[in-house]
Amino acid sequence: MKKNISIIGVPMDLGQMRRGVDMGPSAIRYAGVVERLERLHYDIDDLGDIEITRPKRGAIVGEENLKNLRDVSEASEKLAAKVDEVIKNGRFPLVLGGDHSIALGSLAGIAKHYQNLGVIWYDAHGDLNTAETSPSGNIHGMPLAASLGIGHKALTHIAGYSPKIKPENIVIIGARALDDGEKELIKEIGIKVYTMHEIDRLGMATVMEETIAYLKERTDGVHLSLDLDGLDPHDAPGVGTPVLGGISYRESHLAMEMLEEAKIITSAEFVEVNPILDDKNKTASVAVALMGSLFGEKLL
Ligand code: Z70
Ligand code: MN
Ligand code: MN
Ligand code: MN
Repeated sequence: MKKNISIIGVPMDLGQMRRGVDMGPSAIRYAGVVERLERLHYDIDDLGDIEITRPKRGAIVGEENLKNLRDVSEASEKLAAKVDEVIKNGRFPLVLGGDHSIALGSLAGIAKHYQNLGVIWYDAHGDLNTAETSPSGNIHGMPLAASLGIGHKALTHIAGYSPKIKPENIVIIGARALDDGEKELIKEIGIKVYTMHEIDRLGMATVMEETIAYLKERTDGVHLSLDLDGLDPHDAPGVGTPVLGGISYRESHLAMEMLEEAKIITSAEFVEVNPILDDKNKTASVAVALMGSLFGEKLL
C-alpha cells in the first residue's frame, strides 16, 4: 500500500432520509483516524471536507423517485475532482462518509485511472437500485448500479463518462437485504456476491481468499467501499439502516488484515457512520480500528 494517504471528508446526508450521517467525517476524525494511521508511519494529509449544498427547507430538487438528485449529483462532481487530484499526486485516497451516495463521486474520480478497476462492496445492501426499482427513492441505494452505467444520467455520468466499472470486477460481501430488482440485476449481469449465507458456510477466511484471487486475476486496482451497516448492528449500531445478522467485528478485522497482506487495495471509503444514532461514537471507532488493520496494524 502507498505510504501517503489523503483523507477527504464528505458530510453528505442527502442520499437518504435520516439526518446525522453528515457528521460521519467529524465522528471518524474524533475517533482518531489521523493519529491511528500516523502511528503506522504514513504521511497523512487531511484535506478537510467537500462542501455540500444544503437545500433550503421546501426547496429540495429531486425527480421522480430520485430524492435530492441535483444536490447529490453536484456534490459527486466535486468529490470526483478531488479524488482525481489526489491520485494524480500519487497518493492513496481515503474517503470518509457521509451516506453511501458518495461512492458515485469516489468511483468517478478513481475509475478513470484504471483499465479494470475492481470494487469490493462491503455492505448489507446491494445499492443496485434505479429510480424504477428503488422502494425508497434514496440515492444511497443506487451508487453501484449508477457506476455500472445503469440509472439516471445525472448519476451515471459523473465526471463525464460512463460506465466506471464492469460487473465482473465487483465483489459484494455481507449482503442480506437485497430488493427484488437488485436480485434480478445481479443474476442478469453476473455480479459475484457473498451473502451472509456464504460467509457462514465458508467462513470469512475462505471468502476473502476467494475474493482476493478473483480480483487479482482480472483487475489493476481495487477500491474498497465499506458501508458500516455491513457489520452486525451489535458491533456497528450508528448506521441509518441496521440489518440483523451481519458481519462481526472480528470477521471484519480478518477481512481487512487479509486485504492488507494481499496488497491489492488502491483506494477506500468508509461510509454511513451516523454519530446521532450511535452509542458513544462506537461505530466511528470501529471504522478507525478497521482502517488500522487495512493499513497494516498487526496484533503481534
Ligand atoms: C434499500 C433502498 C441502503 C444503504 C440502505 C436500502 C439501501 N435497498 N443503502 N443503506 N447504505 O432504499 O434502495
Ligand atoms: Mn451501502
Ligand atoms: Mn448498506
Ligand atoms: Mn455514455
